[in-house]
Amino acid sequence: MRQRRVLAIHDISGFGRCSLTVALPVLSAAGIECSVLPTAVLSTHTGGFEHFTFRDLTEDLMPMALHWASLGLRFDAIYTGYLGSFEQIKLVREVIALLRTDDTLVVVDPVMGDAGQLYAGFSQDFPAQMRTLCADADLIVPNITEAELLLTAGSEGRTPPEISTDFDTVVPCQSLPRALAAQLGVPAVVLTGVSLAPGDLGALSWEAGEQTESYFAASEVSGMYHGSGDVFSSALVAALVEGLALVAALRVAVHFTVAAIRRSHAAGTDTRYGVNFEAGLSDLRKLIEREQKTGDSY
Ligand code: PXL
Repeated sequence: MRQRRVLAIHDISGFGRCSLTVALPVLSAAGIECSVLPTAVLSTHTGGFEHFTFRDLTEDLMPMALHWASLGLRFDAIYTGYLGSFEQIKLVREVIALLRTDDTLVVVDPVMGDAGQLYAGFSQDFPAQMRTLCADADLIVPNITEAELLLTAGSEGRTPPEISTDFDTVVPCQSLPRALAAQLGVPAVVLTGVSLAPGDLGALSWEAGEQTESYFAASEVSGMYHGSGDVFSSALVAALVEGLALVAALRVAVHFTVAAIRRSHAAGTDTRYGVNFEAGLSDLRKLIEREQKTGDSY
């Protein structure tokens, strides 16, 4: 079979496993060729560290993409994550328009916040800009906070509701994927960090075309682990590019991510340092192949 190729567009945070230091190894371990378009180079991610360095690479984005276009390169998927500015969102939309074909799966992880808060450095109007990128995607992978921010940004003139992790009291969490798909016109939404039963933590998906909802969860591990969203999205993209249906890809990504969180939890690792996904890399290909054998593929 032809080897699949994915373009990952994220920052490089030198320390604190997330973004490209997660996407590249996860996609490679799944047997996928991973090209990278780095948006910035930081000493650490911005979640919980102070005094991090930040080298902006906005000016390099379009020249790199134009070079690839001149080489006639094609990508089975384009997968975007952390973007540091309005300008980068605009440019990444142009890069996607330049490089996508009818067969390219465009996955946008609208990295903006967690636990009810925007990440450091993002202004209140960033979510409105992120909506424009999400509307170009085939699939978006927000966590609950990001889903709320995207929906609120679309309700002009309305006072933003207070963002809370206790979402069942604000917006029933189960309605978020459908609401986002309808508002943004995006065909599929995977909402992460969802708990539909006590003690569970997993992901809930909605596919607008088939009107299909899927939920897959594992038992919850306490603590908020930085970078675990990137581990989840990277494994999800890998599974989808390898031909799995969304429901099967959810199972792979939940298993892979929860195992990584459990290892770091058991080791007592600082939650800012990211999760030990490395120990699971040799199993990822097997998880995907098992799902390929049991059906549920495209
Ligand atoms: O994991 C998401 C992420 C990626 N990149 C940077 C971040 C974060 C989350 O805080 O700060 C630079």
